Amino acid sequence: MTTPLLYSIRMRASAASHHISGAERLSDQERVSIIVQELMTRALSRGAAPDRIVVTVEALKGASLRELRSLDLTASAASDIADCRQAARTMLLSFGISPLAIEAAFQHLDDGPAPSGGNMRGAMIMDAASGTRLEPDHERGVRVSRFDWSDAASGEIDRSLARINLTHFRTKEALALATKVAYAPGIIAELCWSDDSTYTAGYIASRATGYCRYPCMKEKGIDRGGRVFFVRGDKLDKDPLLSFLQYDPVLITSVGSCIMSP
Ligand code: WAQ
Ligand code: MG
Repeated sequence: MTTPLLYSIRMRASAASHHISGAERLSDQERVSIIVQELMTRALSRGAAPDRIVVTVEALKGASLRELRSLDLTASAASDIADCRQAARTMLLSFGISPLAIEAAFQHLDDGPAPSGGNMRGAMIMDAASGTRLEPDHERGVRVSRFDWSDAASGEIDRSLARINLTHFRTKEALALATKVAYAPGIIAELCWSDDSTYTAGYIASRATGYCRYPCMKEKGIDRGGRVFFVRGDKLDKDPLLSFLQYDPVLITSVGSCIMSP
C-alpha cells in the first residue's frame, strides 16, 4: 500500500505589511479545498481587513510523519492577571529559567516583540540564562508549521475540551502547536499569550508539565502578544531545532488528559 500524499496548508494575512493572522494545517488531498476555504474565512474574520492573504498548499513528499499524543492540559481557574502571571513565573523558574530571562520574555510580549514595534508572525527563541534572543530573524521570528490533529484525535480533543468549557478554536490550535514545540530538540519550555485584543488567555508548556493554561495573562483590549521558546543557549544545536519546528510534519493522533486545576 502506498501512503497517501499529505499536504501542508498555510495561511498568512497582513495589512500594510503587518501580520494580522496566520494558521497551518495538514490535510490529505480530498480535504485541501475545504481547508483552504476555512483558512480564507479565518483570514477575513479578524477586525482589521487584510490587504494581502497568502495561502500556500504544498505536498510533503517523502517527509516522514511523526505521530504524537497531545500534551496533558491543566486549566487554571485564577481570575486575575497578577495571579495568572505569578503562577506562570513560578513555573518558568521551576524549569531553571533565570528571573532575567523571564522578565525579558514578559516585557517583549507586553511591548510587541518585533523590532519595528508590532507583533511577530513567529516566535522568539530565548536563552534561558541570559534572556538573549537567538532566532535568526527578530522581525519575523520562527514560524512553527506542519502540524495538525488527525481526524479521530480532532473529534476527541473537541469533546475533552468541551467538558471543561474550552470550546474556542484557539485553545485546540495552541495545544497542537505547543505539543509539537515541546517535542522539539533543545526546548525547555514555551510561554505564550495571544495577540488578539479580545482573547486574554495564555499558557506555559513543556513536555514535563504539559500545557498549563491561564485564562488572563493580559488586559482585554491589548493587541500585543507572542511566543517565547526557552532553550539552553550554550548547548543549543540551532539547525536541527529550526528545521524540526518549521518543516517536520507532526500529526497528533492521540489525546492527553484535559482537566481544570484542582
Ligand atoms: N509559530 C510560531 N509562532 C506563532 C505561530 C506559529 N505557528 N502562530 C502564532 N505565533 C506567535 C505570533 O508571534 C503571534 O503574535 C503570537 O504567537 C500569538 O498568536 O485558550 O491565539 O494566534 O488555551 O494570537 C493561547 C491560549 C492562544 C489558548 C494563543 O495565539 C487557550 C493564540 P495567536
Ligand atoms: Mg494564530
